[in-house]
Amino acid sequence: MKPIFILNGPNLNRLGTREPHIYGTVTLAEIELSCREAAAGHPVVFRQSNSEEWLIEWVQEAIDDAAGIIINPAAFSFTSMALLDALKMFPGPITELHISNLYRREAIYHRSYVSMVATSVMAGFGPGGYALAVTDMVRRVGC
Ligand code: DHK
Repeated sequence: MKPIFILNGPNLNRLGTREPHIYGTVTLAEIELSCREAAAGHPVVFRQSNSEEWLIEWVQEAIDDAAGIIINPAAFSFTSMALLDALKMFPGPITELHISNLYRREAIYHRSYVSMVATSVMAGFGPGGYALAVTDMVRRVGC
């Protein structure tokens, strides 16, 4: 059974104290726990990097090793064609996830390259959106 890759982009390691009025006070470690609980036994790979290179490496790893990808690309959503190109190579379902509702924020957050390739896009569910995304992905890829 191939795992679900849950990949997190820059500055998400600071969740908990980062702009709590936007992202809440839940830490990334707590989010990881919620993902593993929601996976209900389906294997999960959960990673975060502030490096575009590492996110691309992990997407390329997922091509052969993952059943599905849940990705919060954070700021790279709006800047990285390289990440888009890597995601285009992934054969399985891709869920793009954002904690905040991008469309209630500044216009710079309104156009995501990743949305051009994502199977599904979630935004505005808060940190709890991760568990929702995992439950959906487990349904998509099978138990
Ligand atoms: C997280 C970030 O770090 C921002 O750059 C995005 C996204 C929003 C989120 O809501 O999870 O614009």
